[in-house]
Amino acid sequence: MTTPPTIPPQHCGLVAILGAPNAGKSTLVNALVGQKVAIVSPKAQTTRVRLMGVAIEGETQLLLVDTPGIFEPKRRLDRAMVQAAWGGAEGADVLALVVDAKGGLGAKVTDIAEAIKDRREPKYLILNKVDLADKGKLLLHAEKLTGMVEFAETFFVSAATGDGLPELKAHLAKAMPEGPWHFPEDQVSDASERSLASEVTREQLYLQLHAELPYASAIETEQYKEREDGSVEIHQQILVERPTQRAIVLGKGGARIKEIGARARAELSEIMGRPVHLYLHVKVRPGWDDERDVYREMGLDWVD
Ligand SMILES: Nc1nc2c(ncn2[C@@H]2O[C@H](COP(=O)(O)OP(=O)(O)O)[C@@H](O)[C@H]2O)c(=O)[nH]1
Ligand SMILES: [Mg+2]
Repeated sequence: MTTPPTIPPQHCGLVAILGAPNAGKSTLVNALVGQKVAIVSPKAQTTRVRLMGVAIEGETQLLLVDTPGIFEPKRRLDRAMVQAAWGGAEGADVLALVVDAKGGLGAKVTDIAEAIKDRREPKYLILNKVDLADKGKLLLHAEKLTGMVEFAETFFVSAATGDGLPELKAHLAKAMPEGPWHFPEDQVSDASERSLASEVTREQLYLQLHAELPYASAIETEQYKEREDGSVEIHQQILVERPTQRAIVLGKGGARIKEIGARARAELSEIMGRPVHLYLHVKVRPGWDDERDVYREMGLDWVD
């Protein structure tokens, strides 16, 4: 009698990616997944909802929960974002604190460290942006934070260059419990293409517009349909609060919105692997950030 070949057991677990805004959490999730699932911008508070990126390492599926940054919330939208961030840490097998090693260790970072220090989950410290940070500062940050929290592991990485990521990924995989994979092997995130499409447009708002405008805007999908030829037709509304903001989004003779649409469309076609027809409209809706429907569309819970 021959023994059947042994199939190594699958592992699967949840990693909560926490940190201050702009630490590089979304960049890190994209890099570990190996493709873009979360939008990224140099501006703080780009990520509004929690999103799960799916990475694979050998027999292990890593569910990486990218969270909005944790910060002192002021507006209702801020509160909903911070709540979503902490919600992302629920049920995690590892809590990963991502820190921008180039910046200072402000209250933003130490407050989060304080908040996780008594939690029972294993905690990893990830000092990111080593490509920019000087060595002395890196070590000081590491020393200070490991003095505050009992981290199981500390990593020095660059989510942008990939430095240190294979090691981090291997360690995360080892920490995941045995269990069947949660998603099919080719699935890279838990977001629908429809919401990815809104995110990609929102990313262009952040990248192309200055000042506070991106924070004052949201995307609503009016129509999303697959055409018979295999392409996708998407109609989105960009909500802003004031007529002056609408004028900024439109630009001279509509040049700005055209550029936003063109870049978002090109990026989406590439991610989705098929032609995309994207139609954008700008709508003034004062107080959209106090409307329940807009929160639902964004995937955020309403907070009172
Ligand atoms: N040089 C460098 N820039 C990075 C690195 N990781 C992220 N960034 C940049 O930092 C900014 C914020 O990144 P993002 O992932 O949106 O941060 P998040 O708010 O924590 O999700 C973006 O401009 C990124 O391109 C890194 O390792 N090195
Ligand atoms: Mg982010």
